[in-house]
Amino acid sequence: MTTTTLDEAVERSPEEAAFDAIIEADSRVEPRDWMPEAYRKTLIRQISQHAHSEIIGMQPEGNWITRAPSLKRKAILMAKVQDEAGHGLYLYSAAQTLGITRDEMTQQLIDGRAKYSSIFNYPTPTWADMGAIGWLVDGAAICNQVPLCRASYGPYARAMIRICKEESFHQRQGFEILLTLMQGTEAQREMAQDAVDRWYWPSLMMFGPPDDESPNSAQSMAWKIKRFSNDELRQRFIGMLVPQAEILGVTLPDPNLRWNEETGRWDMSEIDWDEFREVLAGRGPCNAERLQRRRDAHEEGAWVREAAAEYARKQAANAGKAVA
Ligand code: BYC
Repeated sequence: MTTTTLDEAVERSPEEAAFDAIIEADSRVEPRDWMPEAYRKTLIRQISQHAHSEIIGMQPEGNWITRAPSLKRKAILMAKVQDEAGHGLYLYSAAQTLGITRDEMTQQLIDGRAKYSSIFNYPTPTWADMGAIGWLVDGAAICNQVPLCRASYGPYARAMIRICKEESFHQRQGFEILLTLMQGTEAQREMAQDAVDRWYWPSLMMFGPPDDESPNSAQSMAWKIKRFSNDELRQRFIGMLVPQAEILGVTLPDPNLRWNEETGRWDMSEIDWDEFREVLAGRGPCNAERLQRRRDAHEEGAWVREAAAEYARKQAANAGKAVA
């Protein structure tokens, strides 16, 4: 045993030892610190996927801004969608500290090479979907993302603090939309229940594949990027939903859902992992539409980027002249 420890000590460079010590001490890795290449890659993967999710995530709700049922609802929805754009920007900035450019990340997204959350490939046919997204999708995001405020990479953890504060407001507004509908007419109650039926299972899929099929979890947990496994967070989410569903008066669409005293876990029906894999493979209900919309927006915004770059170039040239 002593030999192994000695060997390890000989093999580990001072930089690696310093990195391990930061992780061990539950401290933060900062952009200037040395980090293993695989740690950097994992973070770029997760943070850029997360940023893309926020940006693509503006579309399903953006769909309802012009049709919100009142001025108040419209103003709230616009603010929420703008918050999501903001989250995307903080996250792209955090990823940029790892040595990838915003242009590269954007290109990966519009080429269809980058992943973004499966949840945003489902349609939003009714107003109640705005409630279900807020309650279920933002609720799942909070469960998943609060532990990320303690992620080992400083810029990511700090971005997550503000994001989570805003997400918790988003969840409450979704809950309130559903509560209002559930206190309304029979047709409104049916519309709310229908939206919950459609969003419940996809929201459970947001946590990722089951633990025994999650290739990245073990390493990400060892590096303290992830603090809990996919299944642990999924269980925690269900525990949060059950009492809230009772207050709302909606039924969670799983006849097998019950608390198991012996295992201390929620028993539930099997998630349709084929559906999850199809969505990840680009064959979900709205994948093509979401990506096309993002591509169009990118092309339509080209003149704004060009104008901003030209303005920056002129400012820099003028500053140069002033100095000379
Ligand atoms: N959708 O080994 P695993 C939001 C991929 S919330 C698509 O478990 P990991 C918002 C995974 O990337 C949504 N892909 O991976 C809310 C991996 O593929 P690669 C975004 C998924 O990273 C409201 C493969 O499957 N939230 O933005 O350990 C309004 C194997 O999975 C999904 C975040 O991104 C999925 N659902 O764990 C607006 C949170 N699940 O990369 C916006 C940060 C798994 O190896 N991310 N995959 O090709 C995370 O916490 C983790 O990355 C995950 C996955 C829990 C999502």
